[in-house]
Amino acid sequence: MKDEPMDKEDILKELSELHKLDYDYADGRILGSMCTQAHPFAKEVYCKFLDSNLGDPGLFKGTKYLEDEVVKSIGNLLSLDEAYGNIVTGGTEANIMAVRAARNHARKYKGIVDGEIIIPSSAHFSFKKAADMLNLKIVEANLDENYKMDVESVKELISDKTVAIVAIAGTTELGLIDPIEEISKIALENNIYFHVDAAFGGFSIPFLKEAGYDLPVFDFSLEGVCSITVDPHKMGLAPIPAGGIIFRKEEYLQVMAVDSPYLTVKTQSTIVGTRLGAASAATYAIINYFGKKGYSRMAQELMENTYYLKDGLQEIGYEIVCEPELNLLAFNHPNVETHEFAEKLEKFGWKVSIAKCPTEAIRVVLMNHIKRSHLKELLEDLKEIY
Ligand code: 0PR
Repeated sequence: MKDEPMDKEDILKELSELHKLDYDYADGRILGSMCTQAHPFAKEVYCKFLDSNLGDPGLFKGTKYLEDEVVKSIGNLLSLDEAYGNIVTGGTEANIMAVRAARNHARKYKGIVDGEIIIPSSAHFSFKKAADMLNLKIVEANLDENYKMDVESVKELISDKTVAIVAIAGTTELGLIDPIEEISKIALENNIYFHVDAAFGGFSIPFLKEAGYDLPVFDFSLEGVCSITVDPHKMGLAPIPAGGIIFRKEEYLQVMAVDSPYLTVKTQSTIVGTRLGAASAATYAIINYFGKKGYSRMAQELMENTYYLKDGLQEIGYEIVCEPELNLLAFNHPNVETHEFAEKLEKFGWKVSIAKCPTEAIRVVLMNHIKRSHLKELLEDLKEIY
């Protein structure tokens, strides 16, 4: 900070120079991101609610209503009539809240002190943060031959210290959906909290299923599912940061509640105190603007782009790691090592991401900013590299 105030113009000039260093989604070159350009309408609404603080919801009753409505709508989408939860900063915070609820519940009702959580080896690294913060031990379940959480491995890992089982609906690296129905049964039989991380898949699986895609059940219609993470700032097209955590029962929020005596509400269950109302307002706006039909159209278009890229790659001779279930494709050059291959793509100006689990591969998340024209250019470059 300088001693003297600066001119707005000078500040803006400096900011715009720095902004130019950022990549722009609109270039269609960012291939590995699960975020994308937020919809302009959502951005407009977001700006109107910048001062709304859901940390003290009694002061912002309108915004609190919007958060509750968004939670209800997402809950409905996931087959839950009465949903509880919050709009938080993203999948990481949502997952931490779910694990915290599970830990506190197990501590209260089962007396478990040094708890363990069972996650698939394909789980997002946010669970490592959660375990670290909440003093839990991670127990990693194997993947089966289709790179999904191995059900037998889950059974073997259950112990009297297990506080939660986690499965993924749309894995970060391959976009696959774990066998959630079977794991839900196991969780129920063993009376263990079951969390589904649908941070990525939550805003597409329900719409694709509705459109006739043959995808497995992953939501609250399965009795064992206690909570689901769904991120509006991924396929929901809400501005970052907007994550969602939905609980089946209010008691999962209650076991996390701490007293907040001088606020307009007497307890708080979220991790963050002062927190964004803008994310809830923008998400409310965008989900109503799109409606189920809008999201369904978008989810199908993204799948069509995924198949287009898959076919194009295979025609040239590239190898697909697995059949895509969602709008994410991982592939390799048949002879060139993945990092070397990635470097070649970078030289053509593509911003690529390398998957590590289960094998190294270039991973493309077919988000909204990647248009058919970009895919054509990508395939041309890939032809040249091959
Ligand atoms: N759960 C799953 C299944 C995820 O894929 C992610 C994020 C999270 C939880 C955590 O969500 P937040 O990042 O919202 O806390 N997956 C990507 C990742 O971190 C997100 C991402 C976004 C990556 C943009 C790159 C990028 O440019 O790997």
